[in-house]
Amino acid sequence: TTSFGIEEALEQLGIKEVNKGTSTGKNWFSDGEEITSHSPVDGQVIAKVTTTSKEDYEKVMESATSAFKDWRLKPAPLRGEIVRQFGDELRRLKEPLGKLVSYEMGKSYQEGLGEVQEMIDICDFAVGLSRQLHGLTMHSERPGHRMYEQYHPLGVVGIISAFNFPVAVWAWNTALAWVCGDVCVWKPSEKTPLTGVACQKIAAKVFADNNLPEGISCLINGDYKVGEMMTNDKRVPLISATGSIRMGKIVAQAVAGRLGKSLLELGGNNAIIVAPDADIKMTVIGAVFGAVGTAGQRCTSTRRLIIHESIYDKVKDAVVAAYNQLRIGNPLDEKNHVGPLIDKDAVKNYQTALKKVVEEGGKIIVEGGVLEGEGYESGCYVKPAIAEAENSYEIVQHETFGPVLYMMKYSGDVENALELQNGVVQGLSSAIMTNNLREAEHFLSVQGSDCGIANVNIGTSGAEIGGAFGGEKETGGGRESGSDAWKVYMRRQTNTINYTTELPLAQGIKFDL
Ligand code: UN1
Repeated sequence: TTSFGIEEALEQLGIKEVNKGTSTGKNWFSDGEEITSHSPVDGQVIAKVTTTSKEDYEKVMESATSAFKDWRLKPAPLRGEIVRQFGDELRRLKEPLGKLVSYEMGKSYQEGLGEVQEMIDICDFAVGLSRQLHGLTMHSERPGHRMYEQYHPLGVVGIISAFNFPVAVWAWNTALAWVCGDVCVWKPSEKTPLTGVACQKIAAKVFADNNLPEGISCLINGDYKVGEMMTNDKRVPLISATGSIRMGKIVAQAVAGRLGKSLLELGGNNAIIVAPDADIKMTVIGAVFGAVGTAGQRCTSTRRLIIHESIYDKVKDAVVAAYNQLRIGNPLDEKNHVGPLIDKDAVKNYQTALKKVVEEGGKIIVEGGVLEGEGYESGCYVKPAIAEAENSYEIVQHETFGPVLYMMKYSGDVENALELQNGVVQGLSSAIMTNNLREAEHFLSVQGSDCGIANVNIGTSGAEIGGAFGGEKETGGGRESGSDAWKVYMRRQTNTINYTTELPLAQGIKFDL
């Protein structure tokens, strides 16, 4: 891997000292036990990162709460200027950071770069937003009264992110939260701690250059126990958590128990409906990238293909042919399409899914398996697999975070396809491939897809940052990133001002003294 420039990337990111098993000892107030980050690319240790102890956490919270007192007073456009500078640093460091994402997480270098691009894009979005944190002005029912609403910063925002988008999801949250006047405490996945340290360094430099406290951005490291310190902490009014449905239910209950706010972005079980007059070429690209891109480890990954019986064999043959062309290997080598899974546990889950689907009556049409031999020493490389299955199978109902695609048939109208598509507990992303306007509009209508994202002639993954991102049902209901997702990071206040010498009561109530 050295030939792919990892050492140089760490050097450029200023985190070389955490490389090769030497702990920094102090990466932002974390002085607890060590966690070791192994690259799924080659199985090597990339870093040992210290976790956050209870005492460290207290220091972090002191630093965050005191930074908030200062930061909230800065005008929003000035906060936007800081985010602009942060975006510039990301532009400068796009290649090394993209490379580290690829190496630590295992996604292709192109996707690593794409992830950093999402960070840059959300910064640009947030800069514009910093001048548009609008509230409404309403007409008061009382004479000589003015009524309006304003948005104030919320406070400390806790961010819990997953390994699969180790940097972009943090940036979606943090760029918005910062322009909104909040400070952030981030717990990255314990599977990708080094990208977390790299991002913290980038943010810290921007804050230092502007004489601002580093506490505006805080990092805590470790597993769910570290996350729990935050979810149970009253000083954190909003927890934004991305990950499994299981994790989300635990976080939601802890936060609800103290009546805090949570923004949840949890599992998906995303389907593409392939209607009778779908463009087959577009369908194949969308479905194959959706199913095998990021080795099937996106929450928007395509899990199910729901194909009309009239074109079933044609689509199946085309997708299977495309699978036969896939090159699996080192994601830093740009000739490969599919990199490794994050770790051996993920490999086990993938194997279990393939076993279960057969047990339940499914038929494997593209054989899976774990790859061995030269280049596959980490034990995390698997073959993308396809099974013909029924939607009702337990394993099909469940999100397996890996390259396993289920194919199923529908007959008759698009309603039948929608019944299958919506017939899962998750509700993140969905797509239809069709050139039929009636079907497309039906899919988007109230009777159509029940997901937070519904696309026509686009696959399920690869959403742009400008839209609100998230989903319904057990996906958790939260919306991050674009549109008006910023509102969750602020507290809304309704203000009514009386500029007369009378005090009329609302609803015409008479109260004479
Ligand atoms: C995730 O997998 O948690 O839409 C985020 C996409 C990416 C983001 C995925 N823009 O696939």
